[in-house]
Amino acid sequence: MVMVVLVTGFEPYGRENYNPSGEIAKLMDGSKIMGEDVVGIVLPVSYARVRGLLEDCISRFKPRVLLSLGLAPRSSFIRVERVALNVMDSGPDNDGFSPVDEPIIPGGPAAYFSTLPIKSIVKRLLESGIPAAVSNSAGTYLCNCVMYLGLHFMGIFNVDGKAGFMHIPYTMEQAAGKVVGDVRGEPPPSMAFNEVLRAVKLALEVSLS
Ligand code: PCA
Repeated sequence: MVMVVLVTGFEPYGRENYNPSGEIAKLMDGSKIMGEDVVGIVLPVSYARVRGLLEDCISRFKPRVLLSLGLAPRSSFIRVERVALNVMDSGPDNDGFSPVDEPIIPGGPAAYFSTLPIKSIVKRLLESGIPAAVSNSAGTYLCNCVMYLGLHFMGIFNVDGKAGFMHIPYTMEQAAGKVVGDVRGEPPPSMAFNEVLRAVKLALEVSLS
């Protein structure tokens, strides 16, 4: 039986008018990885709206692997997240909401650990020439929230699959665009889009095998 691999990314937010995580989700939608169907969806950067969307997707597809992606603006490498905390403490989101110290799920566990093979993923990426590391904090914004909700709903719907999150750097074009016109400016760290795409595919392969 063909199972679904769910890849999520985000729309642009705040001062970022481009989000490579959403572009990767769009690009991978409808493709195949190790014989399984990939469904790619772009999530809103909205605490309120992301909840129902994720809940629907997870209950409908019961994914064998759920890999969520988000942009980490100051990172020079792929961050394979270890843990999601039950807190919302960053904003504003795209609806103008800025929560302070609020739980994602009132009464829910303080944290969920990724159920992806995070160390094996990092090892595979490094061996493939892609800078990567385990990260012990996904922040307190939408990325942490989506990772938490993903793991939460996988449990609620008894899905026999793995779920987790990876933060990705700016693309090279995006980093150059931050200082274009300022020849003395220093661009932020970046990674070529195709290398990030290769990293996502490798992470899915490791997770499926
Ligand atoms: N990065 C943000 C939210 C959306 C995204 O791509 C984050 O790290 O929380």
